[in-house]
Amino acid sequence: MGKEPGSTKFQTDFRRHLREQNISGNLVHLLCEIAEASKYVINAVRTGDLGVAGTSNLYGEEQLALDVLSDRILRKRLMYSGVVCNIASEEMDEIFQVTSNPLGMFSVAYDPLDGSSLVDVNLAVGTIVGIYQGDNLLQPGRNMVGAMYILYGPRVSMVYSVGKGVYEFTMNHLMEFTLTREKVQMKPSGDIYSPGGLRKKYTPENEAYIRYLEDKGSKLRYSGGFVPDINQILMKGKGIFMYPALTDSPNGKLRLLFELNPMAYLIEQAGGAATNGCMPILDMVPEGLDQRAPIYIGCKEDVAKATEFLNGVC
Ligand code: AFP
Repeated sequence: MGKEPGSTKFQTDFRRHLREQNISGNLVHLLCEIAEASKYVINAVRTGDLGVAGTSNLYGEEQLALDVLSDRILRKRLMYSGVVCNIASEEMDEIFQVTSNPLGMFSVAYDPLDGSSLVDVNLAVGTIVGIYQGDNLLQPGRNMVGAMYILYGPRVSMVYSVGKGVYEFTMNHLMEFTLTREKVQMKPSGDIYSPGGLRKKYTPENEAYIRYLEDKGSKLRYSGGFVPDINQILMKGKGIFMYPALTDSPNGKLRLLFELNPMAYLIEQAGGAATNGCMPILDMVPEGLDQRAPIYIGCKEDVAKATEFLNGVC
């Protein structure tokens, strides 16, 4: 588990920390640009208009003014970063091409403000980002070169990995990110469960798995925000989040590119697992930007148990 804040080690700032990771200068720059953008997103969340934007996204969902603003903040920052060739956002219908020359460049898939419908009741929300080398966004998540999320809660924290473990940074009073946890590791199993979707629409296999979790004494912890719910499981190092297939939506609700892949990457990096019930999330080949999938993500043994209950029905 990571060390507690307090020692001088934790005064390391994000850019300096990244430089020590032995990754390309372009990737350091990109991650720092996203961290910078998040400072404007949190400002929008704290003070922005809570109304609707009058538009809808690729999924036909009504966009909130905050969704549109957060998307614009991220997109602009990425466009002018000089290291991004393609951008896909949950709030845009198509891939946005910044340059046709992918040499030394990255493609970025992001959900600018996941859980935005929770802002009006003052619950936590977040930004989720997956980073790919080159111009192909429709490849298995396992090929990502980095993933991160920024959680806008009572504190703003940023959790990232570039394949060298999971690190958490927390925003201080000067709006700088300082290292607060390093090499985050999950336990083999845990006693928290976070189940999405209407239970009356669960299949018998999922219903049986939930009953198993309840019988073993797991605590229900579900906020309706993917970022805070995953953050709880990752930082406590225990438990499972699931958003299964439902009787009227066999692919569940959450999106592979924008939500599932980055979280699966981070959880695997911390020693956990993520599956759609039949295969690891990170091995799925996306067929389109809008692909959804069921997900079971968290401690390895809890995820394996879910797969056992599903018994190939997914
Ligand atoms: P919104 O962005 O529409 O609020 O959806 C949030 C979300 O995509 C994800 O953050 C949650 O885990 C999930 O949906 C919650 O879905 P339910 O409301 O069906 O539980």
